[in-house]
Amino acid sequence: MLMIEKEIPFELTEVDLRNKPDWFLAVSPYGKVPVIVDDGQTIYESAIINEYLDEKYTSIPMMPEEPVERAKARIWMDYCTNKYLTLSRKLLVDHGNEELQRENKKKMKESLIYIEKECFEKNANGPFWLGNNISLVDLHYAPFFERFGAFKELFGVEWPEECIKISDWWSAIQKRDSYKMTVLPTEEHVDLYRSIMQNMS
Ligand SMILES: N[C@@H](CCC(=O)N[C@@H](CS)C(=O)NCC(=O)O)C(=O)O
Repeated sequence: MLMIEKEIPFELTEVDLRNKPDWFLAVSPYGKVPVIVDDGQTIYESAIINEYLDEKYTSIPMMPEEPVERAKARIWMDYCTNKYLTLSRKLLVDHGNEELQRENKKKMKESLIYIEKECFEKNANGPFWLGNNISLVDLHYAPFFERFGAFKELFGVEWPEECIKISDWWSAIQKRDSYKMTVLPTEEHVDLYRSIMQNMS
């Protein structure tokens, strides 16, 4: 999404993560996607790739200019990685345990309400995470909200009705070409998560 938003030319190679080719394992030190090769340099970890590309290709900036605003953007990206994603992973790990899943779903709901109140209700300019302009924060969250439908189907996670502004944000993201060109159908996410859960048990 970032490379499309920033109009950086790229060549995409998709990898079957259930059957990783040798060339991929040679390129990706953790054996994970995403990984980019730019000017012969290998960069991995999605948040670091995004910051790297934003620093190197500056014509369409995706971070605020002011240090304090940049710090706030990074705090939201950290919240995604360390809070929201940790909760999503727990839903996979605890599948089949009704009591734990009840607690996980409650925490997921609380996390979404926290985002609604702490970000979107304080952000008068919307519709994006930091206001009028799309930023690295939006691009950090978008792929994980794309998977919400799969979590709904697999675990019965419900969208909290209080989260009206996050829904507006999600509608704005869905209108972006970068989203339309990269989105995977919910069924593909469901299949992938089913196979991950099979490998866990
Ligand atoms: N923290 C990494 C996570 C990357 C990650 O977990 N990628 C998954 C796909 S979304 C993967 O490659 N899984 C394959 C595996 O773990 O074997 C990032 O943000 O880039």
